Amino acid sequence: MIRKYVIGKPLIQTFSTVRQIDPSADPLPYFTQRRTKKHLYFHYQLDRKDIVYGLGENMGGINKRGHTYASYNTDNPIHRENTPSLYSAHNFLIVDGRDLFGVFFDTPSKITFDVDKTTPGELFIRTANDNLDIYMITASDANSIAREFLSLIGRPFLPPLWAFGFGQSRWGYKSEADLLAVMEAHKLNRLPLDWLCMDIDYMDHFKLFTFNKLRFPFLPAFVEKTRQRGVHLVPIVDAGVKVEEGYDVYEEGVVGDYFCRNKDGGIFKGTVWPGIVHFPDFFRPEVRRWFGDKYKAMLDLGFDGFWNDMNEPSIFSSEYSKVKSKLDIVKGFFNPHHKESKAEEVAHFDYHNFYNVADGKPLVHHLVHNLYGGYMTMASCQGIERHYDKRFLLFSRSSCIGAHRYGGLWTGDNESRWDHLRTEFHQLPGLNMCGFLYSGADTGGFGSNCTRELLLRWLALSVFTPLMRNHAARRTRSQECYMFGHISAFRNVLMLRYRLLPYIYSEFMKAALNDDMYIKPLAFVFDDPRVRGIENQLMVGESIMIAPIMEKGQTERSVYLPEAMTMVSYRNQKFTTEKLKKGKHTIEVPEDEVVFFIRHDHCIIIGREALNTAEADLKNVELLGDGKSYLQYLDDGYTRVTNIENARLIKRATN
Ligand code: MIG
Repeated sequence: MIRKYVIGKPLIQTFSTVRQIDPSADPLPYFTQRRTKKHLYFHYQLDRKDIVYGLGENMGGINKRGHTYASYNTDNPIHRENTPSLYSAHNFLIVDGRDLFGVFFDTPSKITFDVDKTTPGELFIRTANDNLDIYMITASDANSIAREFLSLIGRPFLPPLWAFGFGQSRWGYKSEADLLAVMEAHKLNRLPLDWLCMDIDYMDHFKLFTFNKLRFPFLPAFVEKTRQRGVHLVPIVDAGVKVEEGYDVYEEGVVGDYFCRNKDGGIFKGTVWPGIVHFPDFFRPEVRRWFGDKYKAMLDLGFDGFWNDMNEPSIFSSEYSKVKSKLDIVKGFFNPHHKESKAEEVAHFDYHNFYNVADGKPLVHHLVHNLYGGYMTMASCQGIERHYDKRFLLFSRSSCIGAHRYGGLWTGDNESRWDHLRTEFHQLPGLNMCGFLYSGADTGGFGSNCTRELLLRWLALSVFTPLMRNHAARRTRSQECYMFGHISAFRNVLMLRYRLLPYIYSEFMKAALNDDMYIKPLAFVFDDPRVRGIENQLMVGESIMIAPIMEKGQTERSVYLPEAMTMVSYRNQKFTTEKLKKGKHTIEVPEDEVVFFIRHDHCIIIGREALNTAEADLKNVELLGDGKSYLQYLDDGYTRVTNIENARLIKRATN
């Protein structure tokens, strides 16, 4: 059951929900409220064994207890277990224990969740803006609560089949030749590949929707040529528009009055990659329409995938913030006394000094900050939809709940570190709970230098995430799958992705179309007290459980099976299976092997090897596991889908 509580008079309409719920006249249950001059507080006393799930992309583990989280979208390159703010605002959580409820704080403003950190056992939520909607969801179990919530916020973004293939990316591929070299290396080494990203260097002086003609002299022929080789090119699109006379996007924005303004009425200027930029005021429908239509020229060149970056918005400096470099921000983190993040403090200066026009009212950006990236994604998605009639790839760095309907998400600038592999593992269930099913982290890590062992182990997790992309920062060690020698181990793990593609795609689509999560904590599936609190095993779709190696040097680990399962291992591009009893096991997983589990009485489907999704045959599948049948979702992979039709579900059965 979903109940809505309206506190005060919400500042603006958000776009988080798709269902109309009449406000309840009763007081908000479970929480006590306290108001000070500046803030509104909600308190709830947690029981010792309660688990708190959710909060989307936030750090801190699957169980959120012990840390504080601040939804205030921040370009924060430091991801630590106790980092309060990343790029997104995902204000939904589930308390599971003495009481069982889900609660969503629907606000465009900053909101802080102190989950058993400052005061033992206390969950307290602080809002900067005391006008908001709160949705309270109750059901018989945590999974049903998540499903109710997903039905409230609406069906997630559905990418095309090729977006489930392997993507390779690097900030540093600068030209057609660089991209061709990656494609060539994948082909030579028989490493599957479906898409390649183009980072900011493809642009002419970082101007959005432009190309550096010296580096990309043969567009659109180049796009066509790569497509013929089975590879889709995915250019990046940032938020800020370079201020430059004669640049059409800038000039149209000025003439059309599409940019955010300062207090004094001038257009706000920030410094980002292009130098001085203006920020489109994505809160206004006419601005979204204008910006979205810019994608048409890119679509006409043959591109059918995009990633949106820097849309918190990230601002290096402005006349309001005196920060000279990101280094200052980074340094701030080593100050043990900092309360929240330094990046956030710095951004505050800027965010208090420009305006968005939302619902016809000019509002200081700070108050509506958390919707900016989400509105950019909405603009992009709707623009592309107006000019392209098939499914396309779109994912964004900044987001809010609601934005999950318009694009997927990647978790931003992580690093090549073992704890960041575990971080992704912990982010996945929270993201799924908030509707971001098409998501994943930079495999191998963005910052710092990756190692062979870390990349292999990371790929073994990414095999199961809908968004599977290897991405790294400029000036780091090259971390393409062919850069570490003995390529067969990399081929093995990438091939496994393609062999599991029929299952992954089918489970993703079924979950998305049935208001369900694709990746879940074990406790959402098994009614077994021993799975409560497990942080290193997850469910992928209905039938697979994963328990990857996430520690350096580890070749074995313990796994708890809440029921008998089939252990599947993939090594030397071959499957072997073994039945294991319910209970605790120690499993051995050498570096060149991937292990996962199939639930008792379940089957999964596996396809043949393929070097890209165009080659993959989703109809030709074998069953694996001790179940009798599998219900496969199947479509052509690119036609837009409006609902799950029975015709698309095919029963695959053992003989
Ligand atoms: O300030 O476009 O998260 O994926 O490679 C850095 C360059 C800007 C941040 C993104 C990252 C991307 C990088 N961008």
